[in-house]
Amino acid sequence: MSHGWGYGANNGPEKWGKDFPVANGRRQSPINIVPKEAQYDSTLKSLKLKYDPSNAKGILNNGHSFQVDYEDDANSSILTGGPISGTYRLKQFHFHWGASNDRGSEHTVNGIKSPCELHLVHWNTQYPSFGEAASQPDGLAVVGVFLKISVANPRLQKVLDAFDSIKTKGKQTVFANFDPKTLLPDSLDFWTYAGSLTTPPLLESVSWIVLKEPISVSRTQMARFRGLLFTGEGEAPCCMVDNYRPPQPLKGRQVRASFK
Ligand code: 1SD
Ligand code: ZN
Repeated sequence: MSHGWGYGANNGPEKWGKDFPVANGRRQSPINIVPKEAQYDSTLKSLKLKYDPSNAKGILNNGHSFQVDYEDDANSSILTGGPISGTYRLKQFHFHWGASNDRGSEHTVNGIKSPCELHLVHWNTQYPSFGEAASQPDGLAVVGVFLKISVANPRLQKVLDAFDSIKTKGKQTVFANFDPKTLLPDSLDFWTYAGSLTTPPLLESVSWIVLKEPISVSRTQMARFRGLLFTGEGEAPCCMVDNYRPPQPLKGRQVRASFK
């Protein structure tokens, strides 16, 4: 990969294995979820997300997506319950999306792609830092939420309104006072399985928690995501679209459901 990893023909998901051999590992993400094959697990706890809006720090175009970063030096924005033991701190949230509404999500359900998928990234506080947690088998927990074309979602507006300030790779701006819990659907029913980061270094450290119920986004709102650029200021502009990895082999893993 001459210019680092990305989502293009020459540096996209099919090429990642060259620099990151774990791309072909035993617990890679995303996956196609087949609800009929998921096993209801009555021992799964309900998900508890407790976020402090004042922990929101900034929003950054990282050249692969954009992310909203949180202060994570105390247990003030945390995930507990579900399939995890202990306390996981919110680090950031970001999205993956398509060039058109027929694709864009990373996880699929019965082979169906959604136009966009939200990821809330958390790390296990039994490790000293996000960086150290990211290489442990139980180090991270990511909550995935599908977006579905419907009415405009007013809860997304503050995020979309920041895009003018982070159009190009490397740009960032202050993003304060935002509770990502407002982005979640009514039902917190979920599927869960052991997986990986979906971007290099593809570390196999993620307990995935994928919510069954989608949130809404309008066509116009989706179009705004596509106005961001993969490229930096002064480079030939390349729209940030199709920044998703396709489903990876299940390799015998069990997907569990929190609901019947
Ligand atoms: O794509 C993100 C990546 O941007 C980074 O946030 C990483 C955690 O360091 O997580 C992946 S993902 O697996 O949440 N898509
Ligand atoms: Zn992601």
